[in-house]
Amino acid sequence: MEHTLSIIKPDGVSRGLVGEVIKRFEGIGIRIVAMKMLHLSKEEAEGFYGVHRGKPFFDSLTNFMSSGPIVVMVLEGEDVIRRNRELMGATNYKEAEPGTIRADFARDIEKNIVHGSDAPETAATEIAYFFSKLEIM
Ligand code: 3AN
Repeated sequence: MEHTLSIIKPDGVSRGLVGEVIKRFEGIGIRIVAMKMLHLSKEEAEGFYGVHRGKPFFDSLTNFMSSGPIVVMVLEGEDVIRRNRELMGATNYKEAEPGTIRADFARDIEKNIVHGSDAPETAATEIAYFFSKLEIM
């Protein structure tokens, strides 16, 4: 059984899309095995997005990610990394498949509602950034 990290970003929380996103996960049999709401500091957002340090959008992205509460979840299921990314749609909402979360709700490449790990190694690192083993059901 595979695990991945999902984040409902500040725009998703402030726009009242938490239930909508969770409904899509549960609707295709993805299980939520850990969940919490957090408000990251700028430093915590920079730590999470460390791989993007130096990119032109790094400062703006980490400002945005620390601008309000987020919901972080560990998702469990077969092939869940790929299936979650399929539900999310492409990073750029303009390229996202119709019916995906980003195609339906995102209006900005940066404020794109959700984050999902992109590979087993990043999933493990990202899950450990937010959750201890004791918090994962
Ligand atoms: P994804 O979240 O689709 O895996 P990543 O990990 O490549 O995308 O990028 C992390 C986040 O950085 C994206 N969710 C988006 O908010 C932001 N981002 C990525 N590329 C750009 C870009 N070209 N311009 C502005 N923001 C970007």
